[in-house]
Amino acid sequence: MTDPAVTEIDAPAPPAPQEAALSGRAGDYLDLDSLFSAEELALRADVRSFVDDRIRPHIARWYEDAHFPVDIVKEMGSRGLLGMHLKGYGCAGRSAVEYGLAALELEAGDSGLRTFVSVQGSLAMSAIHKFGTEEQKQRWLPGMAAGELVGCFGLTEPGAGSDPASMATRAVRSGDGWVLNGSKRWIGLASIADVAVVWAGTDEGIRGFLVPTSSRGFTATPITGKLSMRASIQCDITFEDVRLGEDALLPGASGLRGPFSCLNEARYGILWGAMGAARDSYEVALRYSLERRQFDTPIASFQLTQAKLVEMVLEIQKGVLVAERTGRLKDAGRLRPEQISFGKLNNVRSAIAVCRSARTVLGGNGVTLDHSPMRHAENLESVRTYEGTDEVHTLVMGRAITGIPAFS
Ligand code: TGC
Repeated sequence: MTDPAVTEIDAPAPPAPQEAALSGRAGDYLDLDSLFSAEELALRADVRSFVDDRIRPHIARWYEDAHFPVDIVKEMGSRGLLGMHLKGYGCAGRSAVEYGLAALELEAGDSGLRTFVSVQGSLAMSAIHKFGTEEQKQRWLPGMAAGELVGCFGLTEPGAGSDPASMATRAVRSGDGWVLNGSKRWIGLASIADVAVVWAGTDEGIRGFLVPTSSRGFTATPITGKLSMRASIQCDITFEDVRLGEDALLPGASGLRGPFSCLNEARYGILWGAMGAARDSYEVALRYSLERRQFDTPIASFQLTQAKLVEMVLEIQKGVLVAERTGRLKDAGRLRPEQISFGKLNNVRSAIAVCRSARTVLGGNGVTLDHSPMRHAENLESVRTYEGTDEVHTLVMGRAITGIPAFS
């Protein structure tokens, strides 16, 4: 029998087109907000207003000038956004879902700004929090949580991207310490970092080291000419006979399991963040299509435009559902790496499609920095590549399904 409380008669009349666009109803088609608690929604609203006030007004210029706004780092710290999922040491101790919602809102501003939060919190701070001594945690984490210190995470090398097991960077025991030689590439924040978490081969296998960037022999050089992530810093790093004390070693990590477990954290943030870039692009396209007139009518009245908008809504709603499900599993302590691969592969891939389609709704105007979709799409080329390419995540899922690794 039909529940009288949910008859069609009780359903509110559909809003007029402009009203629907501006109220955001079309953006939350399946009423997904009801999946989140009041506390989660409050955190989301706080990050959204930070993005509206501090990122949106400036992001086009930062992107064009290839500028990372270092002055925003402390502000992110004071808002509890750095290492926000970690407990103690000045960190906010937020849930995985809250961290995900924050990543989504930040990436609605720009992937480069979300990447900063990921590298600092999910990679560098997570590595110290998971594997460091109490002394190492006390030395670095409170300052990093406050945004007074910046960290970076050195795994990828010029010759070792998808296959970090082939890394050439080596740390050799010398006296009561270590000597580090080698190079890393695509390392976010390295030129402004105070400490680098560096993964290196040793006689005992791959180990992690905390390398103060002021160490003699440490050089970080920003990579120029990027067509993506322009409001963000990625560097080449070299280590030439960098001398480290025994206290630089992260004692809790041995083998690739160490860096991979940090990558899990960052990949998790990405699967939420990508939906922010997609949502922002969709909202821009929807608004534009209702305002832009061609052939004497808003282009939103064309069937082909409506089909594009509908595809965007389908992909965004599905992606947020994947993110929410993944987040609940993570908060329950039941999230497996191959499930993170599902989310990263699916959500980044569909976010790129949404952003590119949104750009086509904007026509020629869409290729300038006056509108966000093409900037988001270009950023997502990096996002789909770092922290495991589409191909790597496809094969992680393939191994999970078949039991057969097909990496080489
Ligand atoms: P394999 O070499 O056999 O395994 C090594 C050990 O790691 C364990 N493991 C994991 N542990 C936790 N979480 C995961 N996701 C894990 N994946 C693997 C594995 O169980 C094994 O443990 P143990 O104890 O038996 O030794 O590696 P595999 O065959 O499992 O994995 C192969 C493959 C291709 C999936 C893996 O190599 C991979 O994920 N490659 C992609 C690497 C990647 O994402 N690189 C991007 C790094 S980003 C970066 O460096 C820049 S930081 C970002 C920035 O600064 O902006």
